Amino acid sequence: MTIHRRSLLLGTAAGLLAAPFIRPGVARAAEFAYKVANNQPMTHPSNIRLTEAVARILEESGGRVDIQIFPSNQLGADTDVLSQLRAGGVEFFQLSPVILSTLVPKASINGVGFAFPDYDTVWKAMDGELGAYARGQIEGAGLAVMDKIWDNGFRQITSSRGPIETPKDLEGFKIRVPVSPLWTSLFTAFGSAPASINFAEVYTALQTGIVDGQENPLAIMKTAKLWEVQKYCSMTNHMWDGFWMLANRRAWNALPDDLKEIVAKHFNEGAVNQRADIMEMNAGLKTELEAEGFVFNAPDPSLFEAKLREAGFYADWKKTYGDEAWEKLEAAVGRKLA
Ligand code: X2X
Repeated sequence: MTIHRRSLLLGTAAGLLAAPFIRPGVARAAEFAYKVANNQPMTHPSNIRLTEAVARILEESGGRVDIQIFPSNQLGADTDVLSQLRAGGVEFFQLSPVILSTLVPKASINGVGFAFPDYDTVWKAMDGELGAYARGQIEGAGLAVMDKIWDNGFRQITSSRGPIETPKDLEGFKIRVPVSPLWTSLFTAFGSAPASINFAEVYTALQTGIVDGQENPLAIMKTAKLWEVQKYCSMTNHMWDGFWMLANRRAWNALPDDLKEIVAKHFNEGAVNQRADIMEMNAGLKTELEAEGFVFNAPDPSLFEAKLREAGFYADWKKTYGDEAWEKLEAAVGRKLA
């Protein structure tokens, strides 16, 4: 129970605690009453599609599988929920592969700076060999994972201080990064001062000035209302990030094959639809965020990549991931990175 108490306090402190999302009229007496957690509010496309998916799973399983959504870190910060997932306290969890690397080191390979040029390349890679490689690593660490990764997006840097135009602007910059060695290393290579902070505390960290900036895809700037605490948005596209739908392996294996199939089908369909939603949302987001007060700029990414190369970022991570993973990444993006 201590975990729940702590999470509750954390949620309150972050001002993010909302009423748990409970579907009306559903008696919670299903044969498999499972939980799915994530770090996004119900307005994010992830939870819109997840709501649809769990309703379809309930229906198609004839009421046998009832999965309740816990959005907005209601069960705790990402790194805590990852522990709960392993222990079986939560059965499903949507998590960034880059944060997952705190448990599965090579799972973060998609997050290498400036590796992916566009979404076509991302989906070919993540639905192809690179994604299969990552899922193999995840399964090897004792978790189950659905085939289709959900989109988070291409990450952009926001600041309260001024636009990021060249790598020089990142020197000494106090930036929040998610908890992961890859993120810390990326911004250390730019000479920034990265602070590892779970998403549950990002808004408060920006509001109180613990950090001057953060980086996230536009969809999250929107659903987390970051214009309230940030001014500048620099379109660096420095990393593509997603969310794997992870499962506790015992809970997953407890499902008979026909139910596994139903759950996997709807979660994977949810991912594919959510990707399309974010794509559509992206088209209008810059204008919408400008209207909220964000000031945009589009720096030349090649300057940033050159700075990372000079700092040894690519050479170091090639060594850390090893040749097999690195070659799969290079094959996926169609060029040498180190
Ligand atoms: O923590 C973040 O910044 C977020 C929401 O993008 C992730 O889940 C990695």
